[in-house]
Amino acid sequence: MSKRALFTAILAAALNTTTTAQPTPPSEKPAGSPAKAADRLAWWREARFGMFIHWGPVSLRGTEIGWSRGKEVPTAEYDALYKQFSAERFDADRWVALAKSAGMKYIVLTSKHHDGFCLWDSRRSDYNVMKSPLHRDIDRELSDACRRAGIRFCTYYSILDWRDPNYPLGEAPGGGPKIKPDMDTYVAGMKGQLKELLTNYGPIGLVWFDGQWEAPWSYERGVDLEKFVRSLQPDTIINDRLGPGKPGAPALGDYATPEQTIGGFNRDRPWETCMTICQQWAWKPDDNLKPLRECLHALVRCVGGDGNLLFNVGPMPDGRIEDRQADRLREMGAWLEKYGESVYATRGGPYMPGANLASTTRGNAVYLHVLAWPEGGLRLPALGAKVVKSAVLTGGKASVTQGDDALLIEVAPSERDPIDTIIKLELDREGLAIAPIASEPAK
Ligand code: H79
Repeated sequence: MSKRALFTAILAAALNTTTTAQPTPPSEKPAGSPAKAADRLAWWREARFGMFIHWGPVSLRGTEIGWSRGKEVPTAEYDALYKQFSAERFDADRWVALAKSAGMKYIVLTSKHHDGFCLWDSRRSDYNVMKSPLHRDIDRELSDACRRAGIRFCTYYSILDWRDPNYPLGEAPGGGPKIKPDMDTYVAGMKGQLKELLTNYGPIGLVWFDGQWEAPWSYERGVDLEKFVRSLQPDTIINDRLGPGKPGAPALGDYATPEQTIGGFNRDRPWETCMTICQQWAWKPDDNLKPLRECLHALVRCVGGDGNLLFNVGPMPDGRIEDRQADRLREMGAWLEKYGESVYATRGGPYMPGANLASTTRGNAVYLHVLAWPEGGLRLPALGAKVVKSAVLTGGKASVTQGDDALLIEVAPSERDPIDTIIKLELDREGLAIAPIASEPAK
């Protein structure tokens, strides 16, 4: 196994996420019926593409926000970084304008990550942005900017907090053992903070929990937390990282969250892949930036699997997003500007993503995203519907041959798009009515 594959395997195991179908629980879920959940999720399903922002004083060191405290950066030093966090060039409108020009429809901000630092003016913790030289409520400015621009503002909140004196794991502020940590006291503080976030910043599109996998937390605490959030904002969406899974018990939250990997095709349980534009979540100087092709393929493979992509940027310590990352996002936006009809408000399928292909559908249209061309053209299992019309959105013409067991698609090599040749098929029926089909070549 390659180092990267091993890393991914460890990550998947650590996060215990799955995109396989899970039984939809009956109405013992706090928010009521599955129909109600579908209403709540409608905007997010159509949005398909969001921006994740990982930011905090740790950007001053360029190490990872999730796990460098007490490792690459000694605890006392890490916990003092906020005293130098001044980010003079932070401009919420610029972040939001960038998300918008990338074609993203929602923004998820790390209001509090595992390191415990709060990016908002919290009355529940002194370890917050108002105590740093920056002295600006980032949640406030970003949520206001989002509202002005018609982008949904969302908040990330880590259940685990390695610095909080009451949280049973990790080191005390500044380092060393914690004295008498107490989970119930910690949870009371956490709810106090969530109440701030969910009552003082307008409607929150979704709450992205994380860090639910450590021993002090439990499924039952997750159920209680879900209820608590819904009592404050009944229409907000909640991801699945509310707690560890429990065999036989209803899944927590509204949707699954594969991390740094594309989720599997699933039309039953909504899902969203979160993925970094570089390698680190928080900003790292000269981090490896993904090429445009890889970024667009990630998006197309998510949407083709009926999922979303939450694509992450880590702003620099001065508050700006690196030009090269911003440029990449704008390239994605320019692509979406042209081909967004094959992404937004579509559903995944009927062909499930495969080595060469992802497909999406809306109404009677099916969009084939050809990501690589096999020798002799694309040979697919039959659609089970009649193709009445075809067009190549990226330019040129497709020849479409419909046999009893196969659908053959050919586009002249000179007319193929190096990143994604998008072929729009008009069917004689709704694409969503067709049961999912493997996209591997028919034998
Ligand atoms: O916020 C982002 C990450 O910081 C957070 N989730 C996303 C959205 C996250 N926190 N922890 N994890 C993900 C799990 C990480 C596990 C590992 Fe590792 C990272 C396994 C290998 C590298 C940490 C460092 C554990 C071992 C080495």
